[in-house]
Amino acid sequence: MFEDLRGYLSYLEEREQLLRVSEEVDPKYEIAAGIRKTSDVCGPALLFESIKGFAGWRVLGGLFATRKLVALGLGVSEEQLLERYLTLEEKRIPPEMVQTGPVKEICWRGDEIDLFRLPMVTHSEKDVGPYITIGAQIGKDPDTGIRNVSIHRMLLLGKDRLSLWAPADHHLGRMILKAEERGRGLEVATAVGVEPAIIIGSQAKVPFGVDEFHVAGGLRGAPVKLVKCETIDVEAPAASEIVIEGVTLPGERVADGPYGEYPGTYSESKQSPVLKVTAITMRQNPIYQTALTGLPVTENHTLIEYANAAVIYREAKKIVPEVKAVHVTPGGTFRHHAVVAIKKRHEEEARNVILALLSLGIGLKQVTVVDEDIDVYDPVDVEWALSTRMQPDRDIIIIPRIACSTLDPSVPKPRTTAAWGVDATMPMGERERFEKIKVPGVEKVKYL
Ligand SMILES: Cc1cc2nc3c(=O)[nH]c(=O)nc-3n(C[C@H](O)[C@H](O)[C@H](O)COP(=O)(O)O)c2cc1C
Ligand SMILES: [Mn+2]
Repeated sequence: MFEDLRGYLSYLEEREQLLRVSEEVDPKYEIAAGIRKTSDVCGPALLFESIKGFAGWRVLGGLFATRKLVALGLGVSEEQLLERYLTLEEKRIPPEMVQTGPVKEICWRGDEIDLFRLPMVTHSEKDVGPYITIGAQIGKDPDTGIRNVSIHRMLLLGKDRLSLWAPADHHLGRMILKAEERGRGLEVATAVGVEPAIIIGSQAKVPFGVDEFHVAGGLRGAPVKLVKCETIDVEAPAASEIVIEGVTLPGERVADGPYGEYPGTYSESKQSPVLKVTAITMRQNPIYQTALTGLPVTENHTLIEYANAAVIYREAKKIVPEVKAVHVTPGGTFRHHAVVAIKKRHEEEARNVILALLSLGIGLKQVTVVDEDIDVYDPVDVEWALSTRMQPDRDIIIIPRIACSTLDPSVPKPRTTAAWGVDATMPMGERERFEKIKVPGVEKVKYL
């Protein structure tokens, strides 16, 4: 696999999946505009080589803009992605501690710390300011000392101050609250510019208490190499481009937002924890990485798709062993709508699948269950099942209010949603009435 981000960028460049942009770009909107476009045209990742006001810096954007790029990051084909991801995610290889690494080449401490010298990007029109959007945050549970790795945006607040949008329904947010209960801050390292397995692994839906570096190790087939931080008792990837070390300020909150979020709408201003930066280490000529979030599809969607599909597949399989396919849909922001194809052996088992998945609280608002002859990736086929195999008064389940990790702007209260499921499977024993029409010999037609 790849030693570091630079190794991966060379691999992408050989496959024409990395474009160097030499014209000068402004970190305010212009970089994000490039990422928006490449996301929309299924283009390559972008390496901006000339940044207005930030001589010597390069900015990488859209590294996971498409599914193809996510697949390349795991070294598998796009078609095999879910199948391979399901196996690799369970492999778990623990990280390895090393004495030092490239990220220690430069170290800013004390008065040298100046976040304004990093080329932070302002993305969407109404964003309140520049954010770090794809840093892997590493923190340790105050009770057990077990690490967690996840991604949380950070708003630039001052030379050594960032917000840290980690709500309580995410593991890091919970750790911040646990530390605050002890009257302390939580030490957090943020690694910007790491190899793809770490980013993809950070999105795995694994329980609290599982160190996502073990997942990343499994995904890359070798341990992630970690070094100790300089000012906090946390470890970070030795080959990161940049590591920002810091500690949250207990009890302190700051207005954060509006910010263009994954539902494709702006989140309102929220109260976020605040991080005081204690050191910044980096490689020579560091590459700063940013990611766009917004209307699907962006890298905030492609990165979550397989993590979500994997957990949905596993949970549905506990109810119905013969789950044939699972798709979280792009229009559903890769979070809100899952389509599950099953081979049912009991008339009502689709309803159990619906209830099980909606109760996960991972953001699902809609579950559509179809038979195995429906292509879950084809919206026409799915709609055809809805329009020929389903009666709304009989086959829809509506759940009035459940806890749910969601930024859906239609919800009545934050982190709360109503949810619904549709059983679009045909009744057992009456299959002939619902059978898809076929014309024999289509595959033998050679003139088209
Ligand atoms: C590009 C990107 C940006 C993200 N930004 C945030 C964020 O600002 N806040 C947040 O809570 N989750 C954010 N996430 C989602 C979390 O990183 C993700 O749910 C993660 O799996 C949570 O880890 P946990 O299960 O250890 O809590 C982001 C994900 C991606 C891919
Ligand atoms: Mn976690």
